[in-house]
Amino acid sequence: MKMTFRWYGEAYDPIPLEHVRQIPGMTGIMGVLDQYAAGEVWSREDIGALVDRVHAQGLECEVIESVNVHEDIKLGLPSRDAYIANYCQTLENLAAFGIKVVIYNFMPVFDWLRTELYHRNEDGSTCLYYNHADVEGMGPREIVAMTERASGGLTLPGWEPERLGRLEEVLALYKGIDHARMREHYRYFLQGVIPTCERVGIRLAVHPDDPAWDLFGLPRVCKNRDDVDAIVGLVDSPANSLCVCSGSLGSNPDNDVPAIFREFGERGRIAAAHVRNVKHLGPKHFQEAQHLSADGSLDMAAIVEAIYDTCPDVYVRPDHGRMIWGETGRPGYPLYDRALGATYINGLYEATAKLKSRPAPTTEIG
Ligand SMILES: [Mn+2]
Repeated sequence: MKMTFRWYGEAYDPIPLEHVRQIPGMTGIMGVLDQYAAGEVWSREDIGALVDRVHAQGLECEVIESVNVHEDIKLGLPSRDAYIANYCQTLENLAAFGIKVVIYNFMPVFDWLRTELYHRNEDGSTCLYYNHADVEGMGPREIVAMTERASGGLTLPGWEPERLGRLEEVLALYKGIDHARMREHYRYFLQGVIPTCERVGIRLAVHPDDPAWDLFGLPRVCKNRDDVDAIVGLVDSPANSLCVCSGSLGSNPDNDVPAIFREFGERGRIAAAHVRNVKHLGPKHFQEAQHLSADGSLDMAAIVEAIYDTCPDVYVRPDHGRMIWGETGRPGYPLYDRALGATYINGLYEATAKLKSRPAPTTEIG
């Protein structure tokens, strides 16, 4: 297991890389070039600058997150071929600098969605929070406005200003696109990019939809075990893999998260993982919790054990954290609480490894 940390780059992340490297057990980052809109080619110059910057701090830069898929690809529009060609060019450029895994998602219109970005806990910390009743009361335009206001000017991952600017138009284009059709568009995308991945040695890793259910009548196709099974079957290649996010899949209590890790780890299809906890408060109602099992609804030890047993070489990172100790910054991406999460996950992993490598007790007779 390689412990990493999501980092947005100097101009976009309030956390200095110098602090990231001081987190115990941290080996590298999951990086992003936030200046690029979906569909644009990432230049070698910009990629090289990021990788050099990370290496200069003694950290690895082998995973890139959020090479976003242009909406026209998800919609299956004729313009998709040009965007797929751009995507392949970005993959080639990334591979030239040693990138091994590229995480993306295939969510229609919206990336992850919350109804509160600063939900106050009893201990004074704040966390991300979701209540479906509020979503139904608000509608997509209000949710976007609320999120933009609450995020304090920092763009949320995947919330593309260009796409959200023409929200009604994009939502209308999805009318008539059901889950089966969306999956066909997904297959077309994978058939276009996986040969490039195989040639340049990159594994694509899809991040599940968050929360793990349909929203606003849009067809979301990565919500549970059966969706994931269908995706890995669209193109049968290790380059078509998963970034299993425990908190995203775990937002739906019907998902057995440790079992999903175990099954797709055994099948060799997990390239990366986001490991965090979530606390169920009711139907389609949850808040993000501290990483510890005792603080939420997921069995974090069982998740780490599944990783140890089935995909021990995977890149892992803590995911969304709370704001604690007066920290301010990107909601979900603080330094302190994610550092605590990383340390906890590393502790679970060390304990699992040591317990499992102990010789079995022998029974002495006599
Ligand atoms: Mn995640």
